[in-house]
Amino acid sequence: MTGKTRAILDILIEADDYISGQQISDSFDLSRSAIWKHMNKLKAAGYEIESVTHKGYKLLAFPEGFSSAEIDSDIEHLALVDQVLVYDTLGSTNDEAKILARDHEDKEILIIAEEQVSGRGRRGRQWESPKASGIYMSLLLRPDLRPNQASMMTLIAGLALSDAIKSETGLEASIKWPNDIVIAGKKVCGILTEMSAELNEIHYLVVGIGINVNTQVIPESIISLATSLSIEVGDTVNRKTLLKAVLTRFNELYRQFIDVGDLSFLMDSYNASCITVGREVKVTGKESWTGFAKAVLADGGLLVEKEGKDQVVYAGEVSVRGLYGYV
Ligand code: BT5
Repeated sequence: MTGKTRAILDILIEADDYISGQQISDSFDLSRSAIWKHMNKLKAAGYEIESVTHKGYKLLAFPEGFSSAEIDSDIEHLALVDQVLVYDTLGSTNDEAKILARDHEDKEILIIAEEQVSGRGRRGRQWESPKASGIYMSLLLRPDLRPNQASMMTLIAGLALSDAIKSETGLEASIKWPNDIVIAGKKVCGILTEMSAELNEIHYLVVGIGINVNTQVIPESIISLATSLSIEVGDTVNRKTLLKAVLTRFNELYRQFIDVGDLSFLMDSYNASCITVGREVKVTGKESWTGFAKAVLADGGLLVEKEGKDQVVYAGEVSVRGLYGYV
């Protein structure tokens, strides 16, 4: 979309009512027929615009897919990022965020893709990202944090997702520590936090979030362990409303975290939503062992009792008995 078309769209969004052709023409020094052409471009892009004689133009509806203009106007007041970028197809929004981080030294950016062709999980695993049915996004952020605080961002995103999904769909969305959201025993979201840092300083963080929203056909490779919100709720879920709810909740928690410096302020709600807590777990790292998960701590670690002794787990795979085929 060219700069002028986008600027006209911004005026329509801001007006939230009819705006006269004369007013637009004065603002942009454009002829009536030039405005008409821009309106047609917007309509071709899926914006529903009404034009009424003597009243002017009014934006009635946004296109079905994500548009940066709409998301911008939805989340601008949060002041979470400087810019929103929406792509039709990307390899991975996390990879794009890293490229943008190098090219735009100070910017904080939200990157969204309708589809990812090489979406990533942790440790080189794949994230299935079928077109236009999910939310695939990365937040490029530059908080003043130490590298050892970075993993806490995954927990903040996890609680934001679980809260937002509960409030938007009424579904019981639990957190499987540290980076999955689970509904009815199956995975609906994954979080991948990555960073560029030196010993004592984070250059930037990328919080990548994938949500299966309206996915009806779960890809064969994950059919036994994954589900989507629409499958669970039995209806389509508005991706844009959900996106806004997730970002709003994330923003609240993120700001508190920056103030406090640890997760103490959210421990009660996190533990209440965490399906890992109170269950038998298998920890797979350099060696494998089993224990009983007692709580998630303010530094993000998982407290596990192993043979009568408490241990805190920060990394490694933690399988929860009863989930994803661990029986
Ligand atoms: C994750 O890794 O769960 C992190 C996923 C993060 C995805 C987002 S999408 C936007 C951003 N850009 C990226 O490239 N990535 C992030 P992990 O815990 O390693 O889980 C990966 C495993 O989840 C896979 O090995 C599959 O078993 C399963 N899986 C893959 N795709 C899935 C999907 N769409 N829904 C549920 N499970 C899936």
